[in-house]
Amino acid sequence: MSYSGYYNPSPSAPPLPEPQSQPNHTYSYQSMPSFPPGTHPEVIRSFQMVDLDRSGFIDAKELQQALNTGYQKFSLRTIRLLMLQFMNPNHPFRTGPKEFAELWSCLGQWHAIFERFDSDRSGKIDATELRDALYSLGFAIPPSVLQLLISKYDDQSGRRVELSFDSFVECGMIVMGLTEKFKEKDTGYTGSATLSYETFMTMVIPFLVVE
Ligand SMILES: [Ca+2]
Repeated sequence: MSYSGYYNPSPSAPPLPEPQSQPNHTYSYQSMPSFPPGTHPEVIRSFQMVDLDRSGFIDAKELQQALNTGYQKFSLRTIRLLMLQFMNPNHPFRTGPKEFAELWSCLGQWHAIFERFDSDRSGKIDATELRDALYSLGFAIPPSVLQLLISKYDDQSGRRVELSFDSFVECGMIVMGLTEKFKEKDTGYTGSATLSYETFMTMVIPFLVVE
């Protein structure tokens, strides 16, 4: 295993959805945004249950409510990081059906990864398990970065730091989101890029300010 590159595409890595690159379907015959064809009824039901005003969009709190029924509890910070990753360019602070369906399927994949890499079956992910999980997704993060990431969840009790699924998704969104931002500036995947101060700040601050 090499940490020389920050991004190390692995042939065994399961495909992750790339929301930015997917065509933005618009159904001109309908005034309301709709779900992509073939969306599981449970996904549609979960969305409609919280979209009480039937606007076709939900905010962070409603998204939290919708996902807490399908998965376990998510913090509002993780919800906002997910919204950042699956952003509708026209409605940055609200989630429509298309983004919701993508987000739901992404969470399903993250959950499968969480279970697969929980090697000691503790129901949580420790630093080594997190490193291996991220590596399988093509993110070869340096040990210093892994340490920094996991230190956020250290309760100073001296016990080994372990992440719940909520925290695991939070870490995943940070690593995936920031790596994608960096890759935009490092198109040759060299592990280095030259950034202006403004570009750097614009990249990083959205991940810090969401809560
Ligand atoms: Ca574990």
